[in-house]
Amino acid sequence: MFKHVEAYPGDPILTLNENFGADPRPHKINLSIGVYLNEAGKMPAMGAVLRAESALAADLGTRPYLPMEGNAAYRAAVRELTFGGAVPADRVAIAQTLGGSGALKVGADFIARYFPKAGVWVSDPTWDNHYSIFAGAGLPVQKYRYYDAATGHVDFPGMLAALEALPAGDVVLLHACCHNPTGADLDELQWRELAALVKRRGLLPFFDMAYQGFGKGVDEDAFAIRHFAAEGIPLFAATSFSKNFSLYGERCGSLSVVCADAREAGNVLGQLKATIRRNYSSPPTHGARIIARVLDDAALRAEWRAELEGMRTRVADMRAGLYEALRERRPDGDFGYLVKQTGMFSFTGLTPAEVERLREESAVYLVGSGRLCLAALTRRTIAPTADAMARVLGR
Ligand code: PLP
Ligand code: TYF
Repeated sequence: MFKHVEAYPGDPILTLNENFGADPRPHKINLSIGVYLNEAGKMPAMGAVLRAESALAADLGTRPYLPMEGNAAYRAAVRELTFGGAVPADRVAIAQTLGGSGALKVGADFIARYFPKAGVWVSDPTWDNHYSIFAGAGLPVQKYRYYDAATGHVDFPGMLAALEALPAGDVVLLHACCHNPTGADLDELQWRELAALVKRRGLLPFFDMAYQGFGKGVDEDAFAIRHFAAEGIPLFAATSFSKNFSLYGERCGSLSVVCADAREAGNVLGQLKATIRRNYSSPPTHGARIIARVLDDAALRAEWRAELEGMRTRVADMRAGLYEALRERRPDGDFGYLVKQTGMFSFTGLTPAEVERLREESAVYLVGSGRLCLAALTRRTIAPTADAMARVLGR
């Protein structure tokens, strides 16, 4: 019956993570998967999350099915966190989703149904799952010029030229902050210029914000979404709380659609609900209750923001630390990309062969593309990582 089912080669990043787990070398260092670790090399349980969770535990009550669109308090709080009042709430259709991935999937299915002729354009390079999710929904996915390896930065003129040439109504996937995998983001001036182009050309932007708070700050990282919304541009925004609440396994995210008016937003929300009903019917309760509690309580919210800010600055310290360590070891090298780029990742420019040597010779794990997760580095692992990289670059 299942003879025709071919073997799944596995997801490259998740397979790498499994191989790391099985690696017996005690000095191994995992800089592959995109998770934030603290100085002790552990995934943190955030203080505000623990406090909200114990308050909830005292009064768990029953666990009915949530509505298709999710927890109402969560949706209102997340709308505020995403848009910060840049657009009236009644123009935003928002649904709780299964992480950022679930938001992308619900959005992709919605686009396939209501914009069946639209092409979807993703940055070159992008998170691999963008291809899988949008192509899996039946949409053609193509890439636009984005990263300039020579400068370690965005090729902004190249990006503008590529988007200028797209047909009106095509969907442009944009990383709102902390670009995965390159760490190269637009600045505010560039976002403004891009918004003008998108508006003039009638493109449909789809923001993916999986790292809010890890770039410049919680509000700064939402700048692009808020600016586009304030400019009256219809848009999609997928958000994730995996990293900034350290709640990976709770699968908490949201999909917002900014509409022209409240009537349109009502209809769009209805069709998002229908999409969700067809996929998994309704989202889970637990993580959303925690997040709503934290965001709705002034003291818990302040505690969460402060702890997240500490995580953000720790990653920035790791960037500076690795930069200095590499400069000491290889004064001839150019490692400026580490401190220019933002968020959890940098593109090192290492080739797949060099990445393999790092892994084989030094048990330092990067993604094959050369992506290094700074958020998994610690003070203790900077020196051995720099040693290993310097060795590979030396030959
Ligand atoms: N989008 C990007 C760019 C990501 O890097 C990730 C996670 O790594 C996600 C979306 C989805 O995150 P999750 O489904 O864990 O919330
Ligand atoms: O490291 C990355 O880019 C991601 C991480 O359900 C990830 O692929 C892993 C599992 C998951 C979502 C994202």
